[in-house]
Amino acid sequence: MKTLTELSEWQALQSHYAEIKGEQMVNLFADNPDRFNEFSVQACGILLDYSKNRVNKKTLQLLLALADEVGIADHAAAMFRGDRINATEDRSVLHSALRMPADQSLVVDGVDVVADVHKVARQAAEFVDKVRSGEWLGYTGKPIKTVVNIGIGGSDLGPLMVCEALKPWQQRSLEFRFVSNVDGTHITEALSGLDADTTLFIVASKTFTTQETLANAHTARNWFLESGNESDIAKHFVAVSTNESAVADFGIDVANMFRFWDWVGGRYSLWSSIGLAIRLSIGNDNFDQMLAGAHAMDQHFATAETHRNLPVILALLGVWYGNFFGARSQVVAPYDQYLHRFPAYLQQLDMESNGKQVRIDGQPVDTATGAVLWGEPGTNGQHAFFQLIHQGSDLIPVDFITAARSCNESGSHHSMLLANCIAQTEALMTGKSRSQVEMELRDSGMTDDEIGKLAPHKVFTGNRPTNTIMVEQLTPAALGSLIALYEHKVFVQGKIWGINSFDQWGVELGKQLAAAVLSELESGNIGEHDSSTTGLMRYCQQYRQN
Ligand code: G6Q
Repeated sequence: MKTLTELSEWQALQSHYAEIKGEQMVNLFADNPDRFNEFSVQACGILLDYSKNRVNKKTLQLLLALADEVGIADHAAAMFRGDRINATEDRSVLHSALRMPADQSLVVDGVDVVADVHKVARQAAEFVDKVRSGEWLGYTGKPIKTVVNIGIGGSDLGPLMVCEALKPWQQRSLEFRFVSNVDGTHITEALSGLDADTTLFIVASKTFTTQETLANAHTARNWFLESGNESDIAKHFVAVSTNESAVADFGIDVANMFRFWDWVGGRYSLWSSIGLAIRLSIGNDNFDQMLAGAHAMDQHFATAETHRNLPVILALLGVWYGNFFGARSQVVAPYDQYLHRFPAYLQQLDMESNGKQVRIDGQPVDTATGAVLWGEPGTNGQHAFFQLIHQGSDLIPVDFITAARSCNESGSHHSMLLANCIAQTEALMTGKSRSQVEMELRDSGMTDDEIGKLAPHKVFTGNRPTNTIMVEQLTPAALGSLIALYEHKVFVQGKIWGINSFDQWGVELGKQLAAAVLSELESGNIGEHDSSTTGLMRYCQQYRQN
């Protein structure tokens, strides 16, 4: 089997890169007045404008040929039908089944997974209706006021991001708090000011063995028992897990446990019972709208021709910059305050999935794989790190994400937000030439000497690539489509690089390592380590004993 760099499609891209790397986007626009139409796609309520990229028609043809050669369509079909494409864990990858409508079916290993998904969804929906309507009562007979989600990683980032993103749809009589960090500060602050008799804890853990989550859950339980009794726990603690016996051992009534399946990866799980906090926040109908938006994107990804396929295009552009231009990082800038946790969520989705250096066949990769993903909401980022994107020495592609209409239209705020977003993409593309800078400085009255000193610093090389992803409004359906777009983008890139995007051995390692250090820290018997590890433990010991 040929490696990626041995493929003729890859080599054709390398030769093409040599031809196009000096090409200026401003010239591509000048030469083709129809460039926006030719290099933008709309599907599932999302506009992807990728015209401000260092690509021409040939680039796209070559990238699409690569996607064909590595078999993206076949691999996607295998995922959607439940083949065990997560080979290192011998699991199917079926988050798409979580958003399939109830009238469809998908039989995997003799089980109709869609029927099972909807069975659990109905259980969750009934519970959610009871809590939201005030029918579900705490141990003193009062309705729930605060929901505390205890989980980490995939059992935290997705639900938290969506609850924030869909705040306009939140039932405001309920307050939501999220605890993830094992740092006791997190749970202490989260519990601060709460009344046990109106608080509901969701212990969200696929395995129900994660140290951080169990520590926080035990602390929450102890805090609760300062007010309530053991027999009241069932009214205030529910669990989301695949591990029924561990849930029972913790003391949560398994009648209050919402199942899911090993074929749902943590970072792909917000659509499952792990999204219970989301359901409680926005209600079942809105949750269903979010699922419908994601399902529409699944359909689009599975059926649209590659040249009009949003996840495929987004993924190929990432490969183009990461592997040919040597861009090792990628910024995501949501120009929507409700999406302020979206970059953090995407960091896990992208970097945990594609941060791999071994191919699925066990051989080392022969190209770079997942880039560093980072970002902050606009316009805040402009007043911070955008300097590096405009004038830094690295090429950093940016995804700008925004909505044409705000959920909070007030005065000119949204026009200003959109103007900043669009102007950034324009400025990154066009830059500012030395002659332009000199003219401006001359007009401001500077001498030639002053201009000579300042001008180099005010030059912007431009030609910095961006995608702009716009929706009409950030509704539950639009968000569902947007998240699924990025999920499938990650999938396509993983397939191109030949890696398994669905395992996370690096995360598992972290889970094991802390256990050994913890027992030594707690017992005071520090074992054999390198001098740094021992020195750090001794330092902690010194101050913890005093
Ligand atoms: C996600 C990862 C990881 C996981 C957490 C929490 O894809 O596997 O982030 O979600 O480690 O695991 P539990 O849900 O099992 O507690």
